[in-house]
Amino acid sequence: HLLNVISVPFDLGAGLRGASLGPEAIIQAGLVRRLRQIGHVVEATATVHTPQPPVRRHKTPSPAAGQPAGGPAADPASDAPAPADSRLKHLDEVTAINRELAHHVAASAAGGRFPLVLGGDHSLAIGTISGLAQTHRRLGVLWFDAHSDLNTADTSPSGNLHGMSLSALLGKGHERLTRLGGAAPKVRPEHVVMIGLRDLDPGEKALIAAEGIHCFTMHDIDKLGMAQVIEEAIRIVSRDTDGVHVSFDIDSVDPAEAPGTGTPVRGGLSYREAHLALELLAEARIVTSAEFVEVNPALESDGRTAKLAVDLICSLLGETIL
Ligand code: DIR
Ligand code: MN
Ligand code: MN
Ligand code: MN
Repeated sequence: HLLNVISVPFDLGAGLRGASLGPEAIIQAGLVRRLRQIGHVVEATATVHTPQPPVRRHKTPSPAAGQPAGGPAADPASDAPAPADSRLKHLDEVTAINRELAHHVAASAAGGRFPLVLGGDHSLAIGTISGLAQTHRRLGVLWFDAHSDLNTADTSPSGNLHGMSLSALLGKGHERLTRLGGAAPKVRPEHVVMIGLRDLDPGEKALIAAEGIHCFTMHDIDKLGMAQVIEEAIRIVSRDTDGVHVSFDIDSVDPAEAPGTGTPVRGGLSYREAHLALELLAEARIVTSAEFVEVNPALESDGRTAKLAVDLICSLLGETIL
């Protein structure tokens, strides 16, 4: 593959700051060297920026280590106080970064490259997939996540836009997000497969049922085993599609292996299950782009979650044990 690594140090779509430190941590953990060892050509690594206040790093991880993304209360003027904004936090910033990201991803995909996006929070899927949609009219999406990210302003319990990215891509939610990169929905519900789900809000469950979105929850993975889940998932995302994108939220993995993330949920994928899933996708040779998001180095001290992300990316891109 010719790879474009696209770093997006952005975290205002999440409830806690710190995922903006993810790309740097993943690169520092040796990503590019490992990708070259597998035989990939890693081309110009781009960084997509948008103005956002810096994150203070904390030495001792604790539940308080991530700062609230709303910013310090001492500076209330920095945030728009309009009531609508509280249900769509940092909509301006999320829109701006995703517009920029979509351009980078669209250029990469149009040039026949494999875009590899490093987040950043999961609101970035809006930009990544909107960019991909310009070359892939019928994109299959494998969404690995503890959450479904199918909220809208009306159903979100938090107002955090990283919980609304997939619904926006399906054409549901605020116009600024759904119309980014064109008015049409960027993916069709029948081309989406969700894997690792275990924490859904009522409105998300309703949308899954209404749209008939294929879901493999943790219960399904326990019951069927990951190999069968991926076999079925591959069949679904390959049916009548012209590309397959892997959107990997690191919180799909169990917090024992991936503690450095903002919204950990017990009972997630084991280290081996996550690897097996991505190794099987590599063997199937169907994946045309990927993003790895929600690594938050501010929430841990040993860098293990960034290291995990590197291992997983390499499995997806063809690294094998033998
Ligand atoms: C929750 C959490 N469903 C929300 N979502 C997260 O705020 O919408 N998504 N953490 O990754
Ligand atoms: Mn704001
Ligand atoms: Mn997510
Ligand atoms: Mn999640």
